[in-house]
Amino acid sequence: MVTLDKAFTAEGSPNIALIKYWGKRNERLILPHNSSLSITFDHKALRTVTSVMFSKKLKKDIFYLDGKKQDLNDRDIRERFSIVEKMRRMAKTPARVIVVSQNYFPTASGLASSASGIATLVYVINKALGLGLNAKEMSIIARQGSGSASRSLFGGVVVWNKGKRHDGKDSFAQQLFKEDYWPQLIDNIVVVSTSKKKVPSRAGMRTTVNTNPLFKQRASSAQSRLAEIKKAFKAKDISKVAECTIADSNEMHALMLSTIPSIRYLNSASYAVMDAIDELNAREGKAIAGYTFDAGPNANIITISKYQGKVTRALSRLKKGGMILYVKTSRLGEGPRILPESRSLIKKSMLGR
Ligand code: 2P0
Repeated sequence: MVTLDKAFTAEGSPNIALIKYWGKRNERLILPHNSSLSITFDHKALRTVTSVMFSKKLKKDIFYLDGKKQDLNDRDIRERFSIVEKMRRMAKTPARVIVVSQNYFPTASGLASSASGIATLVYVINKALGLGLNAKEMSIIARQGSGSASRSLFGGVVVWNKGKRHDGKDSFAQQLFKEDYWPQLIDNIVVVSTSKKKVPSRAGMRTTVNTNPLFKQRASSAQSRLAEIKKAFKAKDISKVAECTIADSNEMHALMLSTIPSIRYLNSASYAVMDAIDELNAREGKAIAGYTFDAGPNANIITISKYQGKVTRALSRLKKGGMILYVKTSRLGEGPRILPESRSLIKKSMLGR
């Protein structure tokens, strides 16, 4: 049942892909060339809080992101907001909606803000419109807003299966391991820059698919690495997880670099982080930590508690040298959840009436 004039609020977290998604076989439905695997952050480390209220008293949809009113005529925002329209049609309601979303981490700096934003939005709208969708159904809708959002509907270790169908009904994420599966696993979120990325992921992926002759090999390479990392997670083998993570990040960034024109998201601080982790692993004689970078220069370093001290020391040296702004740590986190009414972000002044 649709609930009108009542605010619903949810929180959700971004995810970091260890086997990366970079390239679509269908742009409209957002269907990837290869499956991907991610870990979901802890709500305490990074999170998005989103409130929605559907009302027939609203003249049009209103969307606030990080305190700023967004222009729903902007193409990128409109494309992503189309999932709201889709869900509204499913609920057969003409009511307009106000959406107020707040990211508690830097937006558009390669920290997957669209993933948690869209996953949390789909989750809270499902509640407000009483659609009763399950996580798989919500993942399919979120995917059409942003590919990586399909994975943020779940906590723990998550796989987005690429699917084979043309209509995308078999392209959704599933939980591989729950958030309490490997309590020793730690992700270090290493922020070296908070500035907005130069090339949006969507445009970058398109150029890679269209211009890069190396892209042909990417799908099979990612699929076999996915099989390898799944086994490594099953065995809780941090060395193998770290090796696969490093290899897949480097493969994706090599693809970006060899795109025409070249796309480069990493900067000198990113390379300094890579050097530090490579040196640490070499000193240990095995991989004890793995780095991965998304569409931005910030790093994620995964390790386990017994090696965390060594990772922290390596990163502190870079911080002293001015290469790193700050580091946050996260364990495996949960999927989205509904918050109490008192946590609503919707203020009367935002309603414009
Ligand atoms: C990933 N990234 O697997 C990869 C790795 C960035 C690098 O998914 O066009 O915002 O909305 O599907 O999901 C970021 O791209 O792109 C991304 P769209 P999305 O996490």
